[in-house]
Amino acid sequence: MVQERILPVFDTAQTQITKEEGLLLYEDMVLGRSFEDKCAEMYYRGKMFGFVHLYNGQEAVSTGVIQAMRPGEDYVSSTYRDHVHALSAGVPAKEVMAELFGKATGCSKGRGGSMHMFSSEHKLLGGYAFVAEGIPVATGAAFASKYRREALGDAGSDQVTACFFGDGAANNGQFFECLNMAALWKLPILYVVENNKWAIGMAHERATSVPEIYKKAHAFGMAGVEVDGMDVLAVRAVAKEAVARARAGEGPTLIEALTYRFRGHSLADPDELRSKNEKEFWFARDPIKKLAAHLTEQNLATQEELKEIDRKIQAVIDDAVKFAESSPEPDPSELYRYIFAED
Ligand SMILES: Cc1ncc(C[n+]2csc(CCOP(=O)(O)OP(=O)(O)O)c2C)c(N)n1
Ligand SMILES: [Mg+2]
Repeated sequence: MVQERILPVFDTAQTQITKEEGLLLYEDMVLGRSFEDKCAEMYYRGKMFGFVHLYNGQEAVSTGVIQAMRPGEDYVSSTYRDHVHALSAGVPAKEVMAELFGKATGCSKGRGGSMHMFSSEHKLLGGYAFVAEGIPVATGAAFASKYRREALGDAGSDQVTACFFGDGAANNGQFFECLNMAALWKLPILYVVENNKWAIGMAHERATSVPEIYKKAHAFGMAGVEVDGMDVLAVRAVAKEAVARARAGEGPTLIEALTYRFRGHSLADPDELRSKNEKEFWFARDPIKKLAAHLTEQNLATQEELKEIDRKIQAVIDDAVKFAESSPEPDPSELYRYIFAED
């Protein structure tokens, strides 16, 4: 018998979504899932190199948080599991795929690869491969928004930052240092812990003294909430509250989303450590199927409309692969370009 942490119950009746909003959430999650299924295929066909970490299963967190923000205006920082955050933030699928292929048309000009998606245009502060490395960067971005508004008098500088990281990262010192500063200075930031129960092969309960990460917010006088990370409507509801708090100048929130990755740690991991029972418990909670069921039950969408979205996304992904395959490699003469800002 698996002992799973009891997931917080969210009553969908509490949230009102329009058909348009529901379909947007569905489309964003399907984009993330299908894009990464294609990544796995391309990786095993030798089209991409190095480590590739997929986000399958965790889509409700990226979609629920980023769609509750102003994508393209608000800041997002990620980890090495960054493809789906980039897509939710609005980076075109073809630029993410080209980056994975190491091509010059990729969002990081082919210099980053899987773990280093970046887009200044989409306010994506980057994927970071060192565990917890994005936390101080995101905290700095939140500080900069507040500083521009309050010290430099730029009233329009009301951006909020979402900082995504894992349960393993929440044991790192930077997490505590940054939470302290963010609470002290009331920074406009959401610290979003994606608690998928594992840090490579280390079970969360074996690595931390208080497994309920959201409770650590209270030590800093910060709002801390837990949420079912397999329910996009629940994630979106807590994210909306946190965004409103941040934008109103009332400070940060620590959101702990209970979630699960449907694949191994990376595509090089045979995934032999996690028990069959545990996997089955979580596979049965697929966030995409859950939202699809809600939309059809509430007569917000028909099966046919959802299938139409699936087909549309498949075409986007096929185009992304064609674009990546036909794009040029970075020119060796430009090896040293983009190391420093040019203008
Ligand atoms: C500073 C640092 N230490 C160790 C590693 C090796 N490492 C890579 S991923 C990982 C596990 C992180 O787990 P978690 O934060 O829960 O994220 P998840 O992979 O579950 O999304 C570790 C220890 C690293 N990349 N950086
Ligand atoms: Mg983890």
